Amino acid sequence: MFSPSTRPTRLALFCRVVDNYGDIGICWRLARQLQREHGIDVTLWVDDLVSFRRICPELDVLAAQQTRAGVTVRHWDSMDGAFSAGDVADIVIEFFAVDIPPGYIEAMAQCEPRPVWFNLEGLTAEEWVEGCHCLTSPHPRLRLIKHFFFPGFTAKTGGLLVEADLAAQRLAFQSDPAARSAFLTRLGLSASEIAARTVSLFCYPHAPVAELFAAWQHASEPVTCLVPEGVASDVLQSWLGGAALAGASATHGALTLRVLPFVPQDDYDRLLWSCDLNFVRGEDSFVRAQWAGRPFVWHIYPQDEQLHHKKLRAFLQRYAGDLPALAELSLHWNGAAAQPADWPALWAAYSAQMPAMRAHAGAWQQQMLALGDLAGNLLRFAATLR
Ligand code: TRH
Repeated sequence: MFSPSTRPTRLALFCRVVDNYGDIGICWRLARQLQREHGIDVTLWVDDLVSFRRICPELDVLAAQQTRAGVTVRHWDSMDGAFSAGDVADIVIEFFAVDIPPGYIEAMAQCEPRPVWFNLEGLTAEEWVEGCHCLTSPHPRLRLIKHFFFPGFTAKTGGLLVEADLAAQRLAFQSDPAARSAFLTRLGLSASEIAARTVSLFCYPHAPVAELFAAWQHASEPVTCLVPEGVASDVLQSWLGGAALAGASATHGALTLRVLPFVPQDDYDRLLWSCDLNFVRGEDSFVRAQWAGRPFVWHIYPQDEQLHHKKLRAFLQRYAGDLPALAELSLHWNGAAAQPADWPALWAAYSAQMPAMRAHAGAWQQQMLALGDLAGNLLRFAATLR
């Protein structure tokens, strides 16, 4: 796209890992898609390989540079270093406004033509992103211009990350009960756990997990709740009566809890496809739950001054207008509701609305797919800038 067929387009994606594995989920997915679907020569710069390894187990945490899934992974261990114009990619993406090494920026200014430079922002359903998507920010000193690129839920944003073959893969999996059974069995579930209503639970530590578990314990139908190791560990420990390590499980009334190993990203998709309901968080798992086509509840990453509550409401307004039980439970799950929570009642209402949520999930997917996918939208926009 950028060079006459002699070499593939080179792209550098800079990612700082916050909170153990924050943001790497999105960057790893984007990097792989750019390489696989567009033949881009991607270098992913990551500061914390140990956290990265949780979602990409084959990673060598001691290697300064390695190739994984066709992507060059470089350990970004310093802001120092001298770079030449030849080191600079055709497209440079700083994820979530990270500061990239000053030497790299100086080298960018030496390039002819200069690279296309993006700040890829976080996902929000708020309206203001439409006014900021693709805005420019000239460098104060160098002849460089940065563009803001916003994922989003409307045609005036960059859309959502989604691979070209995702829907086909998901549909094949979801229409094959034996594949689901085999997958869940591999994760350690028994036949009766697989037969019950299955829920995956991925959230931040402040979620009211104990209250939800208590509601499920007394629910009319059995629930199997699958929790990745390291999530809600304190609450799990008291329900399990021991360490919340992968493989541990316990049943209390109608609720069976099972701790799962943290699985690679592609298996996490299969987990979402397998479950009747998914509790997800942050950005990447939140988007994957939408592509799973199943009911979900989002735990949004907390921000100062409760800014995240505004973002949550903006999303619920777009997504859950006709699904009041989803909106209600989501607000309580995120501590954003005005009234005290009655968890058994919230769960009963949510559960009754799940068939409608499932139907809505399909319609929503069609709406989101019509926006084009984020990686493709980004490359198309980049091509207009050279
Ligand atoms: O890691 P997160 O908490 O990410 C967040 C968001 O990006 C947020 O905006 C940011 O500010 C914050 O980090 C610091 O949640 P998220 O985005 O869902 O990423 C988790 C990734 O982990 C996702 O790619 C799915 C993956 N995953 C696995 O691969 N295997 C697993 O077993 C599980 C539970 C998750």
